[in-house]
Amino acid sequence: MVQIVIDGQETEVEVGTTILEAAKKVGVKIPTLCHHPDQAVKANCRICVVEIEGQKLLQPSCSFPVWEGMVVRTNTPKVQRVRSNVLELILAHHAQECLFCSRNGNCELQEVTQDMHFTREVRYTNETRHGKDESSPSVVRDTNKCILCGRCSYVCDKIQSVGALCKEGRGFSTKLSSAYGKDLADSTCTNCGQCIQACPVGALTIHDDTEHVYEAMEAGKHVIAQVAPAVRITIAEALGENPGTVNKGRLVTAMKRVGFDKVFDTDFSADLTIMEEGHELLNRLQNGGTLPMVTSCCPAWIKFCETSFPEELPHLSTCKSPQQMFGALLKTWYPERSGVYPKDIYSVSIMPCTAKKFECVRPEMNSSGYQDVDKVITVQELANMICAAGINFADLPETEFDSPFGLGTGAGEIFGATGGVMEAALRTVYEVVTGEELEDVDFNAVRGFEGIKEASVDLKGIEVKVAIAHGLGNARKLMNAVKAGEADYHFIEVMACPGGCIGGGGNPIKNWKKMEKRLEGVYAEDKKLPIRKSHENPYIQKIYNDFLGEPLGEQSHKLLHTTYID
Ligand code: HC1
Ligand code: SF4
Ligand code: SF4
Repeated sequence: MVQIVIDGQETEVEVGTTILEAAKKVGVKIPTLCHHPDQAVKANCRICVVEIEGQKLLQPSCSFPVWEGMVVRTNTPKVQRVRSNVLELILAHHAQECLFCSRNGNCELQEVTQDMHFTREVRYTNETRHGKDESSPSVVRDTNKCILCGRCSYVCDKIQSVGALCKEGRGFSTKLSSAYGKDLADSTCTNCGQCIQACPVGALTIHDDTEHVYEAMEAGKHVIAQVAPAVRITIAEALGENPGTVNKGRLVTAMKRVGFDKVFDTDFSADLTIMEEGHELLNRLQNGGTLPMVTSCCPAWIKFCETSFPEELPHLSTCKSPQQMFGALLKTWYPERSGVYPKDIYSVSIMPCTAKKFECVRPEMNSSGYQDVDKVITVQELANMICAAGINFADLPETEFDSPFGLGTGAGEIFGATGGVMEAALRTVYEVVTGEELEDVDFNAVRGFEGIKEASVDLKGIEVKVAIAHGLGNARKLMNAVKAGEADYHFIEVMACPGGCIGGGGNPIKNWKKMEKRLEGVYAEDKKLPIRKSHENPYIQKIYNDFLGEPLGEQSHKLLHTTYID
């Protein structure tokens, strides 16, 4: 431990602590921009400089470790003058379109500018304007707003191990670019949206598709929505309530008032996915199929696998994601029952995920003869629609999801968390294999935020080894082991986003404290539901009886399974 003094306050901290961390401990807030709690120190922006007694030069507090007897001053006139000049240069470089920027009110540069009471005129101007990259269905890149903090390229490279973003050029002409200067859509970008979550300003944002939904409503289409498991966990947070606040009833009411004709629950098709995927796993176990089988519901993971591990594609389950299974049913089964022609249906998915926007336009996703899902709207876009409609979300009565796709189980509910798909599958596979009732449905070994989790499940004499990875960097580690023949798992779950879909790129900007609350929300919802196993969902049983036949049957193959591009 070392003794130090910060702004006159004596404190003791561990060796290796940075000045920034030590200051936080004594309640001193130092402005930061490139700093991010999940990332290594970059010291790119220099807004966090402080004065150290005995040193002539100011030092960035985010990267400077304390030493015994150090005396630090964080708010001298010199520090404030230098910070103010640094901020002025950043502002000169940054397109000042704050009033109509999607991060207005939720922008770290705005917050720092406000906290520092920077009210003087910016003396420099930047004439260089770059075109926006809107090629990706998921992420929009606006270089004019980039402050070169490096947070997006860090998450893409070091956490996701994708490396689709990098700095290009030197000095004043430095800019953030996608690798080899390609459009994002033509790069290895997986559409996960984690760079959007990391960006402190509006340089990386969600591709906004709300206009298309309003147009469909105005054109008198039958506009149906399906709502993903994670959406109920984060929508209230997006509208200003505490993280982890869950209220499905208010969500459905708000969506009806926004103008959706029907609001269905993706939990239903999550149950359907478990039926198909569970039987696929059993089939592979019993008939010598490719193992380990790996889940296929995360479209960012699918693109990553297609790009980085094309020779391992046979490991992927052939099941479509719940979003796309639902999409296929909404333009085949639903028209037969409702009397609405598929051509008149506009099918919208409400998702926590930017990659789902990419998934729905994949050419394979038209089993109904139409594009099965017309548009994907993220949680943030839905929150904007609710706000724009003048709806006070906190004060709404509750409405049930529409039938017949309104009933999901606890198994579908937990899909939104890392380990949830695995747990849901195990609840069903256990009972199908053993023929016995699973009394304790909580598989605690597959829960939580550890990067790679492993567990072994005894199915009455058959041992099934499973692993779960979240974050593509962890997925890469696991797949390298599979490729090298060093992994003897039977079943692997991969979700591209750290934490799973509750950490998806289309959610409100996250931190791990919020993520803990979201996770608690997920398991609390599961516990509340009377049915917690997918195969016990009576509507699932009915749709197999009336329409699909049996899991892995002909109709299921046509509508619920897919192929991959190597
Ligand atoms: Fe997900 Fe899934 S869990 S992928 O994150 O399998 O988006 O919530 O809807 O499709 O169910 C997302 C969430 C979601 C699918 C399900
Ligand atoms: Fe990288 Fe994901 Fe952003 Fe694409 S969306 S650039 S993969 S972090
Ligand atoms: Fe989308 Fe979920 Fe995959 Fe993230 S983990 S890319 S939110 S499906």
